[in-house]
Amino acid sequence: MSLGKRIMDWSAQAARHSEPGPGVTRLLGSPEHKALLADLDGWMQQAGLSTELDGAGNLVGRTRHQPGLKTLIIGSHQDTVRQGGAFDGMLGILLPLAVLQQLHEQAVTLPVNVELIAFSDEEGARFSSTLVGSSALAGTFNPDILKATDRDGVTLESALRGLGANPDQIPALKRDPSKLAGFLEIHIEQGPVLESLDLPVGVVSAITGIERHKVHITGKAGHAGTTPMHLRQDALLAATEVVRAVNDLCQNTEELVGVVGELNVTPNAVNVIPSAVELTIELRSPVTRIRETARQQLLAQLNERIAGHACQWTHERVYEQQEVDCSPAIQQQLANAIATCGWQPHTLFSGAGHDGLAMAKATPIGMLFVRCTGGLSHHPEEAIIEADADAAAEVIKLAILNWEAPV
Ligand code: HGY
Ligand code: MN
Ligand code: MN
Repeated sequence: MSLGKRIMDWSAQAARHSEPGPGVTRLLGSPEHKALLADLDGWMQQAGLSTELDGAGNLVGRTRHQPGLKTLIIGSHQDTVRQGGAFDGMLGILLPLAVLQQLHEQAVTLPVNVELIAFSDEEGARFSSTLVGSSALAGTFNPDILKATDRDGVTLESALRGLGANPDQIPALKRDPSKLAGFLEIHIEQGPVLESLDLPVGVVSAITGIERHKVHITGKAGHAGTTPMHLRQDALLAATEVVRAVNDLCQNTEELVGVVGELNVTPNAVNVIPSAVELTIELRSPVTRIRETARQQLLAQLNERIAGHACQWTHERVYEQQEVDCSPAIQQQLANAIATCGWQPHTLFSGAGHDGLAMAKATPIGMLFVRCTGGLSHHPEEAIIEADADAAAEVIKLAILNWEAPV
């Protein structure tokens, strides 16, 4: 079986571990997550890896340890957004796994030790946390987030314990940077560039900075038929000011994107004036200064715009991650492997966040992007073609066989 075929077959099987509904929904600590772990554990062991579920819910597959050699960490996330696709995250686990299985079957001796990591939670779709698994390895995990709760009041800590992970062990997961030979993540591009250039793979130069805010707007419920329009305190109307302000600011600021992605209305009833709205704001930029200036401008104007609807509001920055550069040495190693495979090396920026944002605190990082159909992601129709999976696997196989620890 070709590497590409094995990757596509595993991806289809992994995608079946999802909540019912369109696309793939597999959240941290869910039954679907637990079921996937069982499959992944078996596939990793078939590939000759020793496996371990660590305290942060990461599944770790290790090649036979060669004393004296540094360890290359390869990995990506096994969780998804709600109604997402089959390849965001999982490709970065299954593609290197297929390569490691082939090298194991061929009894090839690797130039480095390899840890293949299926990170537990990168999207943060269930809890307001994100990069849970990778931050544990980087030693930047914030234990306060163990108390974060999901929509049903379940804590992150109990979700991890439900997986069979012991969060008490998280502090010991920090990797010793002196023993690492870098971090490598393979990921779908989630954008249109490689498709526009008709290239199967690309080298990532840097990963965007991201911040997320939770906003709570309070108005006053009332009868939608009898309350005069000028006497209303409509929290949803005030919330539209936030949606519009974020969009206008990002439309008019170079190198800044943003969205109000979540919005929940109370009481959400056809004939009641909304009394409260919970919403999220996300801002992203490759330049911290641009993002911070935009945040200040936005928060300043929202005071006036929300007060204009006789509503009050509170906001909390729940997440901030600086942009991260990829290691020039690893970029070069990936470009060399791409060229040897007969493709034109192309370097591009990542507007999406990845586990590399956390891992960069522990070791130099590198990313290989794989073309995805229509650049579509965080969508049920997210797709790649088998030939690109195969091409990317050959590039990664070459990169691993020639790996040199970035100094
Ligand atoms: O939001 C992101 O960029 C990533 O998919 N977590
Ligand atoms: Mn994603
Ligand atoms: Mn991802």
